[in-house]
Amino acid sequence: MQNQNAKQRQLEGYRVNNFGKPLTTNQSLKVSGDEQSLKAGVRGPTLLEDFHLREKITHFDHERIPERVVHARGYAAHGEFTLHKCMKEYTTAKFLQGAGKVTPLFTRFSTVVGSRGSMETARDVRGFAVKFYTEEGNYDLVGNNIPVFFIQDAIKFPDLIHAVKPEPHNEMPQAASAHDTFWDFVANNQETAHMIMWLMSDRAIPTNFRKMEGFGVHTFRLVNAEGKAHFVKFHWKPRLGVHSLVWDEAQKIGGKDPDFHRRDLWETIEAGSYPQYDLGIQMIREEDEFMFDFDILDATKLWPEEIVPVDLIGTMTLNRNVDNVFAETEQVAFHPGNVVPGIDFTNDPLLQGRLFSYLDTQLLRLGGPNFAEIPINRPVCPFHNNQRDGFSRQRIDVGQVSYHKNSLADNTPSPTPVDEGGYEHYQEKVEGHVIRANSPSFDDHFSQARLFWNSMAPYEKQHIIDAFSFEVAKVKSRSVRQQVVDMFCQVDSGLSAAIATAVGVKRPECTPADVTASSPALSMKKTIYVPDTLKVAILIGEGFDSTVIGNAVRSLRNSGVTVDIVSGTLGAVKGTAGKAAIANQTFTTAAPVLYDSIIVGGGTSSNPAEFNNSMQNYIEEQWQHFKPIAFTNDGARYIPMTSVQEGPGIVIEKNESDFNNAYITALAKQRFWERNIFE
Ligand code: HDE
Repeated sequence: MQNQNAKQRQLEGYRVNNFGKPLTTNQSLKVSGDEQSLKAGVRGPTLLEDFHLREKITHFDHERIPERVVHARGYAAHGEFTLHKCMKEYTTAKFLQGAGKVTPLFTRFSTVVGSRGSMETARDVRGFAVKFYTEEGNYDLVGNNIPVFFIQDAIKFPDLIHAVKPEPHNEMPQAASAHDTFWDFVANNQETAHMIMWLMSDRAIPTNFRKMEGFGVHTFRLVNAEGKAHFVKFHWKPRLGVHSLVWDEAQKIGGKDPDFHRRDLWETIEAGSYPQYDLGIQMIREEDEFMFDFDILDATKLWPEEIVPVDLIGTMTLNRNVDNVFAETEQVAFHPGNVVPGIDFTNDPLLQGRLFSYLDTQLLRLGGPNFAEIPINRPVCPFHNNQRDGFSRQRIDVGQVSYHKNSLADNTPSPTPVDEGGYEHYQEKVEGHVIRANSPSFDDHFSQARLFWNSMAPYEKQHIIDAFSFEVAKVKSRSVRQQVVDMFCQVDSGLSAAIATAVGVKRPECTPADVTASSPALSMKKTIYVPDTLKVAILIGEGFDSTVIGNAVRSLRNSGVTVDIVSGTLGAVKGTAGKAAIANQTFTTAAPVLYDSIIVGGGTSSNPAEFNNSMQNYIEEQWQHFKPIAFTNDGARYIPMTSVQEGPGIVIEKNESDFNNAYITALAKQRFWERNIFE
């Protein structure tokens, strides 16, 4: 199925399989040797005429292109969007007409701050960019996993990014916001308050790309055939729920497996467990633009779902990994300005600036104006215009005419009338004085920051306090630490008092924003909890109970759970009843932080002290990260050797009439926040 859509058929024409083929130069000349350069005598100097050597080394010398100035570290997959609800009433966009309509797409996830090789589990915003290859041209929904943004006007974006990237004098820290310049920016640009609350929350350390939401962030417009517009916000809701790592875990994974998120996406797609997200939209009628206590053009504000409900209209399924990361993931060029008829912009000043920036940055990154011809960027419908030439032009436009208007080519290519599908910008009435200023309706920076805080479950609030305490404590300037604490007093005095204590500055006195409302949809607590695609390590040694473990493996696989057998060494581990299991990881190649849960299967090894130590480390860390742990009868002997206390999320074979079902139920819950690890 994943090879049948229009984009895949188009890409097929570009795929090259080198397997079994003779080695040639780029001129298709077969070469007779690839290990020695051409020399004057076996110990003599290399000859300039060795075109094969020169071509090979020259190409290598030019392999790198500039990384994205932001969102450099990313990973992508192909997929499809299936519409469930016809949107004809609201938009003329053809990919949103007719339930059941399928549109090919390409989705790239990313971190924002780190460079291309940085770890993926950093505390950061995640990019969530989708390119729909529609029959009317490419539509790009270039969003993030957080519904609001740091700033309100694009002119401040270079300042924000300069502040958050590694500091210029020593290029540290990599992929981290926990440093002086970022927090100095925050405290001196207080429209960041709401976004910072999200960034300090668990949303900024997603478990994987498959379990995070996506948001278009800006307010866009849907426009129907009568020219009537609705304001709209786009959401992606993951079918597996919204789940996050804990901070200690995220940091450790950064070292154990810096590729953790891409590996997860790659492996689940290879295994056929295709990630799915529902596309949701919130709509506001044009005439209701001023009915809210926030400005709908302000990108630091969200539309609470309880006030403006999210309607799910279709599903994205990611069903194919790329063939080549550079050719596809690296060369893909997203642009919020790539729209189709029936979708339009608003005057959000952040969006307006983005409409300039993406094409501009791609001219540099992809080496000139012809990047729309790169296979991954090509629309699936033909494109014709009078643009010509430039570096690496690939298409061959035939004929003598490359201008408009003309008579020699019957005045073609010619514009398409609006009623036949030509793009028409929404005819918004615009008037005003030329002015460099913010709208006063953008002035309230704290009400929604407080709304977010009010909406958090107690454990989520604690995580926010912990995150602030970590990040701000990394700031060396005492003045900046104090400014941050003073600023967040306007969100909640308890929050700022807790940060003040943690970072050694004065408790401020202030009055927080007067907001008592909450938006339950903002908490991750009520998300979807299923065991599908979770990853369990089964820890065993010689003499483990092979019947219990065999049944557990079957039960887990039936629930869509992935299982690794972990032991002291790779290979066969003998169990009871003469049956062996094959360990595919060792205690050192794997790590407890890489699993959603463990089953402590018992047994031992020829070095019992080392074996016990490894078992205890795995158990201790899983316990500290609030994860479910199962113990077989034999494995339960480790409980007294660790901090584990019997209670929620601890499943012990001897206590359960149905060990496997009890474990799957615990597994689906994923974290047991009620576990107090400090008692
Ligand atoms: Fe971007 N952003 N951005 N951004 N952005 C880029 O474009 C920019 C913003 C987002 O996987 C760049 O091709 C400005 C908001 C994603 O390839 C650049 C402003 C949102 C990606 C750029 C913003 C985003 C980018 C760097 C302030 C969420 C990665 C490389 C007005 C709605 C796309 C590139 C991919 C990438 C500029 C703010 C999302 C420099 C000026 C808000 C997901 O053009």
